[in-house]
Amino acid sequence: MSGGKPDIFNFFTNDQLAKDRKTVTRKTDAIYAAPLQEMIDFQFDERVVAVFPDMIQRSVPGYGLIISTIGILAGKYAQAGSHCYDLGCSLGAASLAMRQRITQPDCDIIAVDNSPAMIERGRELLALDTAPAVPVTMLCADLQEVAIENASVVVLNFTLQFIPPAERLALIQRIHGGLRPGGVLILSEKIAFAEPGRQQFHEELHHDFKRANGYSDLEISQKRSALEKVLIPETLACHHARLRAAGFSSAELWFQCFNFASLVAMK
Ligand code: GEK
Repeated sequence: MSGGKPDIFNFFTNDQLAKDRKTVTRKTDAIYAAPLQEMIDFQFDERVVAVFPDMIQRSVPGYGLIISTIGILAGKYAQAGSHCYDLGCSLGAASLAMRQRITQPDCDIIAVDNSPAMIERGRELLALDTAPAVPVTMLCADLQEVAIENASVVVLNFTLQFIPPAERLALIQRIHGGLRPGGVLILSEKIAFAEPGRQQFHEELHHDFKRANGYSDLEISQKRSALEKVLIPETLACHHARLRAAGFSSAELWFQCFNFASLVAMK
């Protein structure tokens, strides 16, 4: 892409990080640009980490807005003396946004990802963010094995879609169990539509969004094949039903653009 690429790390305030974000965002994603002999399932490895900010910005409509809004929601719902979790944190964009907005005393953020390459790079970025006082711990672990306790805010920002569907209810129940009353789960997902016409409408517009961001038809179709068995979207109705079944009292859709949505579920 040519200059003027939108900047997903625009919530970073300190100068050193502002310089570093240029290095982070400069590397353009061309992983699926050339024809591949063999399609391998998508993995969050070093190659993806190197281009991740560019990839997610050009692939997920509203990503920058979602990240900064997670900061605002955390600023509202974080409770003094509680943990905030960022599950499937990648490079920690949501954690850094939360860190900037949380003013309640004695909070910390626990950011978890099972990709060692993501956590390694995420820790480098975190070390550059010297401004706010809220401590962030980045753990390289399977989020399914991390205890959720004394939580006021839990973020699953485009992560649940990578968890096998049969395991999703148990995870959401566990998150609900670890939240304090009044706590929230922020759940962002690529979504599916039950009606084929609506599915096609949103999918085509998403592909138009990617084309407008410089991806070729070959890149779009190869990435889609690589993600097919790895990223399994569900309908909004399915998400609402699961949140209710897990005990959440309400879930508000606060963002949707094409087949990408974000909900805030309240305990
Ligand atoms: C962001 N939230 O920038 N345990 C831990 N991490 C996992 C697991 C698991 N079982 N499964 C997948 N992941 C981020 C973006 S990306 C979304 C999230 C995307 C991690 C995986 O390694 C990857 O870093 C992340 O979930 C999904 O706000 O790339 O579409």
